Amino acid sequence: MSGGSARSLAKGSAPPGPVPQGLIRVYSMRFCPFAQRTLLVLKAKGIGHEIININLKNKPEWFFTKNPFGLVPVLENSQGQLIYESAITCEYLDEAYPGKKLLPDDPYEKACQKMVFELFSKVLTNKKTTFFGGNSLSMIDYLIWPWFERLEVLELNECVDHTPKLKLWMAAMREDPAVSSLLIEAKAFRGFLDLYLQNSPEACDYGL
Ligand SMILES: N[C@@H](CCC(=O)N[C@@H](CS)C(=O)NCC(=O)O)C(=O)O
Repeated sequence: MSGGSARSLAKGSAPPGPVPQGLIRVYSMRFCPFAQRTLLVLKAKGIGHEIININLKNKPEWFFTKNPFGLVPVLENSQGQLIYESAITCEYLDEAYPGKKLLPDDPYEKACQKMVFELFSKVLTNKKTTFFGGNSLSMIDYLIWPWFERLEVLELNECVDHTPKLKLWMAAMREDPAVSSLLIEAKAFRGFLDLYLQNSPEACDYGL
């Protein structure tokens, strides 16, 4: 995933300055599936952004002023406004920026996407279309993609072998330019996970 190649900022680092005009900043971590949602929406909408990676095993003290929960992703705009929680960051970007609309305008269709999203962690709905929001890719697909991508990376994709519709969806997702530009590198992800599970402060910078 091209989630910014700079080393992450850790405890003791100076807080970054204001966000330059015309850009939005995302506090991220190279292997985080929640941050990947935000990055997918930034890419899909062509929004100019900068990435600051955070060392989640050794967080800078100032990071809690960006998000009291201390989690990535967080967005910061040039007016100093802060937005956290991945699904909220994605909806904010869709509403605040012009370009391709990823959430439907129709209130019922929008509610449907949010219902699928709520169901996602439990069971997946029996979808009848190629994508989760209909026949073209929309917000809900980006919101759930990072977890399916990691299934493959962790060689757990037999989980979807018995569901041909999901396999077709995954193949269609891979064709999307935002998705293909943010694919995680399998070896790096496994290396990261290994260190992360050992609580290593080097985990977030694995492979840099
Ligand atoms: N509900 C949050 C979850 C975000 C989250 O858990 N991010 C992880 C990285 S993948 C994190 O920041 N972990 C740091 C920690 O748990 O201290 C969202 O959707 O943004």
